[in-house]
Amino acid sequence: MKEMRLFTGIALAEEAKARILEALRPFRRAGAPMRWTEEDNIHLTLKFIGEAGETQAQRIAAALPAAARFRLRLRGFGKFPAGDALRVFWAGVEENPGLAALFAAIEDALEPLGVAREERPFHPHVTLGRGKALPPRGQDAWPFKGIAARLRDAGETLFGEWEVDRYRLYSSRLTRERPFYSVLKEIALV
Ligand code: 3AM
Repeated sequence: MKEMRLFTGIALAEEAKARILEALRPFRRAGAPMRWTEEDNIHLTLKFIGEAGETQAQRIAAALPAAARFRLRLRGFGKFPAGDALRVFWAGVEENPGLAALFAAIEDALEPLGVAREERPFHPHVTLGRGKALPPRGQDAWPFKGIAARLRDAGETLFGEWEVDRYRLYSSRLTRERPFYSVLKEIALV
């Protein structure tokens, strides 16, 4: 049976996305070995579900809950991990009980379908780029220093605030160049 790679996420308000892309320019110009997220792919990941066949995907789509709407604020850039290394470069999400409640509701709804709960705490963020793997041994993460320096100078700009009234079930197709996401279902919040 055909397997799909599924996750849930929130699309960004256009204005917030535009502001993020504008503020991102100097970071992109830093010349670091990064794979920047394609504009179309920029989103806030909620629950990563993983591989599912057609039947399981339908069950998941039907089970996704309608939690309460909430306001979301995106502010500032950051990266994982700390130090000079860089795995993920992101736009920040202000602490948000509504968002945390939606994440918890999704986990509660999917657990009976065999979707494992996340072991790590939910740290919402908007992934904008990933550091490319560097040659091992000796090459500590110096190529990312330009980005780290710009981050130290960057303020905590508010990129956008809007009411989240829906989220999405996405399927992701990985290719060598980039992932392609398609929206399988949009779930309205109440
Ligand atoms: O865009 P971000 O980074 O927030 O990192 C992957 C991406 O989120 C994440 O799911 C989103 C769509 O691919 N992801 C991929 N594999 C994962 C895994 N095994 C994962 N998250 C958790 N566990």
